[in-house]
Amino acid sequence: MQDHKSLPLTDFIEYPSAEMLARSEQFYTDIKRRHSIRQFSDRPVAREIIENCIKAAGTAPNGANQQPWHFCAIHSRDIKKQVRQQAEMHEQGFYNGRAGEEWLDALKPLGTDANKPYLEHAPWLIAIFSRKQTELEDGHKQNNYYVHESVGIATGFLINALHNSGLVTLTHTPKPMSFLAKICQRPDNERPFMLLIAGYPAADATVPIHAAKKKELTEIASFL
Ligand code: IYR
Repeated sequence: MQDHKSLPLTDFIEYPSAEMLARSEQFYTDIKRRHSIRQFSDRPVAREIIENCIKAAGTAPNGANQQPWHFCAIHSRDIKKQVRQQAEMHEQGFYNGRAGEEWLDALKPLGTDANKPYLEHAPWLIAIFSRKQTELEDGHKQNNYYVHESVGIATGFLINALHNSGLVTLTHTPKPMSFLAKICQRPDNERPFMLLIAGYPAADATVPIHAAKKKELTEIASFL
């Protein structure tokens, strides 16, 4: 290994094997309860919870530790309204032709359409941006590496953190998403990656049967 400065690993915890097995089962049982929800309550959620979840997302592994992400947490009613208006406008184009028949057929079992009331009802929208380049203090533009992979992993951490806090989420990718960069006043080097809706589920929230069917281990994994 090349010469580089390091710290000793002091926060690793070793669990006895029986506890490891139990923890792996517990985690699976808990994460199985995560569902993408499309009916949100307007019940408020404290900003500090969202801050902690974003801090957790910021610990995700990423290319060369460049941390090529930005999380814009939107709580303002007015900004949420703007996001809803723009997203619904683009989604109308998507559902009325741009998607094409095959894509719309794939979405049918989820029951989605161009109406996105939760973009106004949910207490928090988190717009996630990726940074292809970072401008350094001397003005030099530094390339970032594995940007999509990095931001995808951080988004996974964020969803997990929100679920673990007791909230539900929806990953939303209005197409095109460029309006988010404008509304969130993000700089030119950033691209919208995803919009995450976070809050409490509505009392009558449902999970589409189609979404609840997960592939078996043998279908998703092979062991050599
Ligand atoms: N962005 C649209 C369509 C959509 C696409 C996929 I792939 C989904 O899994 C769900 C929805 C929308 O949010 O309605």
